[in-house]
Amino acid sequence: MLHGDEQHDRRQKRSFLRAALGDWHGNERVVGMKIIRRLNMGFKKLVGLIILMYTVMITGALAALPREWQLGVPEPVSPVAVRIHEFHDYLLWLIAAISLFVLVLMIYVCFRFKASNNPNPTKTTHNTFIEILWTAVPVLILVIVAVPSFKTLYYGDRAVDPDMTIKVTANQWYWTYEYPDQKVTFDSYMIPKEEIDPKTQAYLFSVDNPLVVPTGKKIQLLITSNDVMHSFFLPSAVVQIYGINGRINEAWMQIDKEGWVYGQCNQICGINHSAMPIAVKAVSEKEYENWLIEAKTKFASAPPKFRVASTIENKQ
Ligand SMILES: [Cu+2]
Repeated sequence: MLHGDEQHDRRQKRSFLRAALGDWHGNERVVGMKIIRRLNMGFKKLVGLIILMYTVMITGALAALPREWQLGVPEPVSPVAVRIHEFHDYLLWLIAAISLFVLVLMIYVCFRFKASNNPNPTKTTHNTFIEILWTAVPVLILVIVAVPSFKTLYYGDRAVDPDMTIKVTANQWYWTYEYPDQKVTFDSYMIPKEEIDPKTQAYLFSVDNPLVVPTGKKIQLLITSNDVMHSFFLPSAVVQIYGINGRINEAWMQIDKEGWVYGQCNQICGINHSAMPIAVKAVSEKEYENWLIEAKTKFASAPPKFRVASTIENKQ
């Protein structure tokens, strides 16, 4: 036996279905709107479910990776990146204002001076005031772009009073990370496709030995190469600097939040150029200290995977 409310519900559903299937009694538009509303609600639930599944899926190491349909630039993780993003937004407003001004001006000119509105055009060829204006204003605009641009450039160029130094050496095709103050050196290789654990790792991003750094510390990065030119590129920290044999380049980063930061070599450096990702793991200071103790024993006994030119030389 059905209760009154349930009976009422079922009757409503039946009448809705009848209406939807073509038994159009009453106002067709209202029924149509109802169908759209129902479909809309279903769609919203579906989108909600997908977002929920996605959030659960991309937790942990995979959260820092680029996503399908991602909009905008990667979230900044370092003070230099924050400044660059601010500068980017500032420029965006500036160019939007300039574009809008030019557009309005063009539309105005098109209508105000078209043949029917302006049958006797003026023969004026020079106007000193306007000529000074259209020279001075762009110069002024360039100055207000250049000043914050140089400030940002110099801010990211060199670490002032860094807390620690990491030397990054690029090799065909892996990275060598060295913590000179701690006497820790190790190689970082990409994990091959067949060994990837899809739950926690991503092919072309995950490595066997990530670059572990403490959060909140200003890290000076010294970048060089053992062979051809490479580039140490961490988009979300806005670090992009060449590794050149016989030369040391400098950059810095300070990652304030625990988590992963991914990057890759972005200077074409040979057949396995795509197989030298950079994985940075930012951890708390305590965790970093523990990792250091572990790393000192782990990498002291690990034999080098490759005999590079410098190793051979040292042995002679
Ligand atoms: Cu490379």
